[in-house]
Amino acid sequence: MQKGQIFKIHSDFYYVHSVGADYECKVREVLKKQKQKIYVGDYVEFCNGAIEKILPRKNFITRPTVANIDQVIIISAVKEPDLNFTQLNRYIAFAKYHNISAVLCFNKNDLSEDDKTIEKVFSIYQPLGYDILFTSALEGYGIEDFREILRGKTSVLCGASGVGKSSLINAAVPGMSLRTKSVSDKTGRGTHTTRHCEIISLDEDSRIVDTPGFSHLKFDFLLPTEVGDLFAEIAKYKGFCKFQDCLHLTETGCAVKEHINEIDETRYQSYTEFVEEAKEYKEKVKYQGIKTETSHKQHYNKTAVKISSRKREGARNTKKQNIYKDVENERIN
Ligand SMILES: Nc1nc2c(ncn2[C@@H]2O[C@H](COP(=O)(O)OP(=O)(O)OP(=O)(O)O)[C@@H](O)[C@H]2O)c(=O)[nH]1
Ligand SMILES: [Mg+2]
Ligand SMILES: [Zn+2]
Repeated sequence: MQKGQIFKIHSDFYYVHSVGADYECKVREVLKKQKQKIYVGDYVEFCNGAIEKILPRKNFITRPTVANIDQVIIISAVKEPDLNFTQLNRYIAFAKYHNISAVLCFNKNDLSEDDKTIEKVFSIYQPLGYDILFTSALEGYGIEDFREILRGKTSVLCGASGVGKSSLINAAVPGMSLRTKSVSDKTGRGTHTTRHCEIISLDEDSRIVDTPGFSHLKFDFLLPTEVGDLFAEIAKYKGFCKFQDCLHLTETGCAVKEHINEIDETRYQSYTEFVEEAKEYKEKVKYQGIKTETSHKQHYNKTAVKISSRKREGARNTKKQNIYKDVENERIN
C-alpha cells in the first residue's frame, strides 16, 4: 500500500502525488458505497491504481473544496472586475468559519488610478490583523512578496472569476503556463477559465492551489446568531449585549451598536447581509423540523455533524434524518 496526496480530480479520475511520482487512480467501490467524498488535498492510501482509504483531514474548506491547507489567499482585483467589498468580506468570513488564516491580495494594481483604494483597504483590514498584498501579475509588481507569503505552506487561492488567480501563479512559478482568459467586456466578470482545483508544487514544502472562481457563496448554512462570530470586530463585543441571541441590528442594550463607530460601515453592511442569508437557513431548518442544536459545528474543523452517521443510520426516525442529510449535502456541495 502506498500513501500520497490527491492533487487533481477530473470526473472519476483521482491524481495522486507520491514520493516523486504521480499516479492516476480510481476509487474502490467500497469507498463509493460509504459515500465518502474525496477532496483535492486529501492524503490517501492506494494500491494498483485504486484508492483504498482516505486519511484523516487536518482541515478543509468548501466552495472551493480543498483539504489539508495552511492558509487561504483571497484575491481581489482593484479593477476589472471592480473591487467588491461585500464579496471580499464573504471570503474572509468563510475562511474564519473554517478556522483557516487568510491573507488579502489585491491584484491588477497596474489598473489602479489613484491611492484611494489602497488607503481604504489598509484602513479597514489592517486593524483586523490581516496581511495585505498589492500585486500586478501583468507587470510583476509585488510578486516577490507573494512568493514570500507562499513559502513553506499549502495555500489556496480564492476569489471571483477573472481577478487573476491563475495569472498570479504563472507570474510566481517559473515555467508555469496555466490557462487564463480576459474578463468579458459585456459582464465585467471572468468566464470561469479554471474549471478544477489543482495543487501546484513550488518547491519541496510550498504548494499552491489554483481554484475556479466562485460567485455564489452564501451564508445559508448557519444560524443568524452565529454570523457575528465571523466578524472579529463584532465578536469582540457580542458577549456584552443584553440579550444572548442579539443580532446587533435594532435590539436594545446591544453592545455592538454602542461601539458602531469603531466598526467600518462596509463591514457592518456585509454583516447584516449575511445575517439575512442565515435567516433564510433558519426558516428552512424550522420548516423541516430539524433541531437547530444539531445544525453544525464546523468552526473548528471538527466533524460537521454532532450525531455520528452510524447512529443516524440506526435511528428510527429516518424521515427526519433524511431531511437532515439533504441540508448537510447541500452545505457540502
Ligand atoms: N491588467 C492586469 N490584468 C491582469 C492581471 N492579472 C491578470 N490579468 C488579466 O485578467 C484576466 C483574468 O485572469 P485569470 O488569471 O484567468 O483569472 P482567474 O482568477 O484565474 O479566473 P478564473 O480561472 O475564471 O477563476 C486575464 O486576461 C489576465 O491577463 C494584472 O495584474 N493586471
Ligand atoms: Mg483561473
Ligand atoms: Zn448586540
